[in-house]
Amino acid sequence: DERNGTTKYNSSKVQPVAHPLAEESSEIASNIAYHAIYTPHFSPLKFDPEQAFYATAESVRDYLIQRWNETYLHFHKVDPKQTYYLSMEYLQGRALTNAIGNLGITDAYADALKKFGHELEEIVEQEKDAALGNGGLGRLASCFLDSMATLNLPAWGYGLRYRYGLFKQRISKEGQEEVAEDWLEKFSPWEIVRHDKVYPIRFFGHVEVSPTGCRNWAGGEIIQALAYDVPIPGYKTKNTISLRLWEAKASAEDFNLFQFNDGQYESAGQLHSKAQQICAVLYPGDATENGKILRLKQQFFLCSASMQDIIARFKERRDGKGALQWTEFPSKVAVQLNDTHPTLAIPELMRLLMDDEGLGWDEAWDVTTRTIAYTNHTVLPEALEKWPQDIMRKLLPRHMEIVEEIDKRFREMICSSRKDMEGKLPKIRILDDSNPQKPVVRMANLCVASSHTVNGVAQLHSDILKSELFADYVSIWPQKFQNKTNGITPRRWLSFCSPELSNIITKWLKTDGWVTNLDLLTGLRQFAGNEELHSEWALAKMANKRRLAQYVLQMTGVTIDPNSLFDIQVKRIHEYKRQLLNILGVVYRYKKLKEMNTEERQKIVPRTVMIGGKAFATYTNAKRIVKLVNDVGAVVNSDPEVNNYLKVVFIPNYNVSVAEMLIPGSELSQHISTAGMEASGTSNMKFSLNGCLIIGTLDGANVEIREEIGEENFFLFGAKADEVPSLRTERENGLFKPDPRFEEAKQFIRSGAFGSYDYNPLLDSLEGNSGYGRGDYFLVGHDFPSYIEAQSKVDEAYKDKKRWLKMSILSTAGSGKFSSDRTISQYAKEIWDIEACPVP
Ligand code: T68
Repeated sequence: DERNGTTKYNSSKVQPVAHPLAEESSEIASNIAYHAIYTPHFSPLKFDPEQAFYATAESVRDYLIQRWNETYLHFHKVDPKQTYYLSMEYLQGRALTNAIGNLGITDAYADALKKFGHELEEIVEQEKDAALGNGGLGRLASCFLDSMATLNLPAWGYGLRYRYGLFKQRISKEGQEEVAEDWLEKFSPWEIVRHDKVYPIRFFGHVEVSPTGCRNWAGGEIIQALAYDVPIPGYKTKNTISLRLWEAKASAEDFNLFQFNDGQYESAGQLHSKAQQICAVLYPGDATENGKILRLKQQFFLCSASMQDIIARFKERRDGKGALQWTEFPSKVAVQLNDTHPTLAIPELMRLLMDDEGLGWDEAWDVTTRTIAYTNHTVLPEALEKWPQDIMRKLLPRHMEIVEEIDKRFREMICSSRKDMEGKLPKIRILDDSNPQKPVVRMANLCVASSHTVNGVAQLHSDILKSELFADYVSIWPQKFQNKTNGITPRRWLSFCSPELSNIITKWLKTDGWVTNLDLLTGLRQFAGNEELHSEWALAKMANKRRLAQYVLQMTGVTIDPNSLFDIQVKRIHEYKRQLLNILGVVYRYKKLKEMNTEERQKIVPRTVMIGGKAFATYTNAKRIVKLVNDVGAVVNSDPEVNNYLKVVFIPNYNVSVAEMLIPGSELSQHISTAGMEASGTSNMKFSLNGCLIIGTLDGANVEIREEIGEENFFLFGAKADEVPSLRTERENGLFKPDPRFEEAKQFIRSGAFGSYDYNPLLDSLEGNSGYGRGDYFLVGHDFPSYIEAQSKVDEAYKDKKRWLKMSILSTAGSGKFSSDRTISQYAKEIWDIEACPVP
């Protein structure tokens, strides 16, 4: 509303004056007004919430740039060993609340905005999520950056600046629809373009050999990588680190003016349009096989630009300190690969050291393997990257040579010093030539062979890596393997998303020190039965539940009762995560409710089941699950007989901001993957930290969460990881006897109770001997009865308010281990060997 906006601004009587780094709210207000006028993104006559957001963000950016420069100069002066986190994904979400929260100026900003008649809460909602990631892996990278900055570690992130991030999900009668999400539509106030940081990235071409035998990559096409820096502020520290995102550009010389003037517009700008494609979209992720060459180009683009930048900085910091010693490189640089997606950093570092810097193979290999470490995030075979050798040879001929040499030397090492392993070579070597039609490079094997450390992301996952996926390598390099249980930042995931609960915690612990030392939460245990705390805790939960109910009404039109049990499952839709188990349980519950009389129903604990998450666009069964949840919701929510006892809501477009709304209002959350398949999970940690109880399997980090908060506070069900293989065999051999309740739920859907859509293909995937699915590979049938029984225990516990509140408090109290500060401290000490470098 332009008129309204104008009135607000004119009547504010705030003088527009530049007051960078102001502390007082009146000066902050003047500075916001200054930016509204002099930062020329909008007409100065407007001061609606959107412009107010941009003006506010610009004013916050001043503090960030100041600190970010100081941090850079300090690191440069001290020259400590520095970590570089390479990740194809970052799920940053919104930045405003986080920035002013970390800077400790939230209240001053809220006051300043009031002078214009704006509420801070309304203004922060204007920001679009930066969703440069798919799910857990990308969000983990973002939590890690927050902890690195907060712990004053000399560490940086490198990634890609995708033009379109993760798609926006719309729900229609047909189910999920994908829409491009234009996060840069207006512009991002948080990035600083660095025209002084540009590197050439070559693709295709050939290898030249000089008379002296030196090899060199030449020809092909060259695209420029241009840096955009996003400052990442630490919490209550000056340290502000960088997330450096690369954008692809062609240079002016590549624009063919002659062709253009000749009317050949398309060919004149050919390289420009090729450059544009590289960072156009985020890879849709989750184990798909599309756009191979473009994806490989993206990966190499990240790796080459980052490694060139790291080497340039190493040289710059050596300047004036005597001759360059490449053997010193690993004592100044640690590179962490976030899964295999940035594996090409390995051959690229080898190439730069040998072909550009003149090192021999052995020296380059020594430097590389002492620099690189690799984190694995999945054991799902379809998610293990394998690149066709012909594609790699064409796009990156010199790197293919290097990979072949690494493979050859690995085989020679096995044949000469591990004769006992020779038989295993076809499986453990880096190149897989077993299918002569389609030889591939196994990226995980390349990572294991070239890294000094390999880690999994939860204890169970790391154990499975050691006993299964990488078992053979453990016998070769037993010292290489570690566990680093994931963590989440307590700033975004408690302090800022639930100020109500945070204030209570601070009051009872008599300190806010838990925000940076999350173990202090154990101090709540002694009050777990305290009635005063109970009533405060319940009030905070209720406030968050009301806020969530409001949001659900707004987004879906469904009214939900804040007095019902809020039961949430939000994550990418995947068969192994078993949203299908959840909805089958809901269907069973609905059927039982229908069979009850009024008196029986009145004894039931009212529940609101919320399910949200994005399905990859071509993952048919995942999309069917989305549709099923929506269809079940439509029927249940409009059924007057039962809708006081059960509501089912599909939460559209799940993302970081939506999570910040949902998690504080949750009471029960579901983490119900088939045991052994979810590497860790991180939302389980966020829910638990917010006093939400978990119903879950013994999978990923659930195992450790249950250990920390106590088994009596965790609703456990389902097969254990080591039982899964034999259960699958049993199933294949037709020995599985399904529980009648499971059959009943499936039959109810097949009967058409939720509409005419054909759910048979989806349900058939749960049958033992169907032509469609994988014979219930994910063991939904096996786990269904124990799931239903665990859900009954949930209802029992919820009836006893005191017991539930105590369990809730104990969940929060036991969540200290899951701070990403703990995770990152362990990486720093046990993998990177880096130390804090606080800006004075
Ligand atoms: C997740 N992985 C794990 N992958 O599934 C989860 N995949 O258990 C774990 O907690 C989390 O990583 C952090 O460790 C992913 O999110 C992807 O998103 C992905 C992206 C591209 C290709 C394959």
